Amino acid sequence: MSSKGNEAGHTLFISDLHLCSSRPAITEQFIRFMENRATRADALYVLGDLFEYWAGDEEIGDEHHRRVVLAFAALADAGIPCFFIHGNRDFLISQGFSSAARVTLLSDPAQLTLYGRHILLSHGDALCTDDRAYQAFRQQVRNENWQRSFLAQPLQVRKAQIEALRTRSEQEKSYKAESIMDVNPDAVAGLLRAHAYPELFIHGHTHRPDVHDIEVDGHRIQRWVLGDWYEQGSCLQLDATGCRPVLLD
Ligand code: LP5
Ligand code: MN
Repeated sequence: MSSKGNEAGHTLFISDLHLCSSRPAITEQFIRFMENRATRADALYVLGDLFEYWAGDEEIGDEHHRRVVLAFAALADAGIPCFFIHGNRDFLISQGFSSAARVTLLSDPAQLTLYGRHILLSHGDALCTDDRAYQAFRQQVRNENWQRSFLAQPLQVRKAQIEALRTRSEQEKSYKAESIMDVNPDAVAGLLRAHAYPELFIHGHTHRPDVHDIEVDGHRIQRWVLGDWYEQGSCLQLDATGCRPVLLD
């Protein structure tokens, strides 16, 4: 049992909310989630793409983003620890955000043990290895020097560049085969092997919510894929009995 009434202890996982001021209904759903369901959890893990994009921690000054930051800080005030793994949209989230929101930034992938289970968490984009154009782009923008010079530009310039990139990304995605925008099974197996075969692997990014029972070198592993929040908010709830996907009201 958790310390929160007689509800069994559980942990929540979310990803791919893509919060932005132009989709206010999703932000409202997120705020309700943070003020209600999340306050009854033992912890909350955000597995990337919380924001539509993040151009640098000065974004905290934006009215919409500030509400999101305050929702995290309020959850911390309520005693619920919150952890964050970067997505491909918000990998520029840094210490400015984490200290204001009082979330702990984790590396990707992140290993942990919850309710006696060995778990691996990731955003998931690094596993889409068949998407060569994306992986080349990813390698470039995850470089520390590249990020330093990008962040040295004024915020408005960065945002304009990201908008241009978004347009290009959407165009390219419309030509790419669906299969190359999913995780590559060998990349998944390699990751699980390198992390001593966790019982559960949870990730987002592909927007293909599902559970896959896989076997790697004789080890049975559940791969849980989180859903996005474009049409409907959702989360994954883990307790001592296992994982359960939850659609939000
Ligand atoms: O995000 P999603 O799921 O729609 O698509 C991703 C891949 N696209 C991206 C791009 C982001 O959506 C854009 C927002 C990122 C903000 C980051 C801020 C800092 C970077 C600023 C750089 C100016 O991640 C998409 C994948 C898809 O997932 C499925 O896995 O296919 O990848 C692409 O479409 C990328 C293209 O294939 C390659 C683009 C090359 C662009 C090169 C010019 C960039 C110039 C500046 C960078 C050096
Ligand atoms: Mn993503």
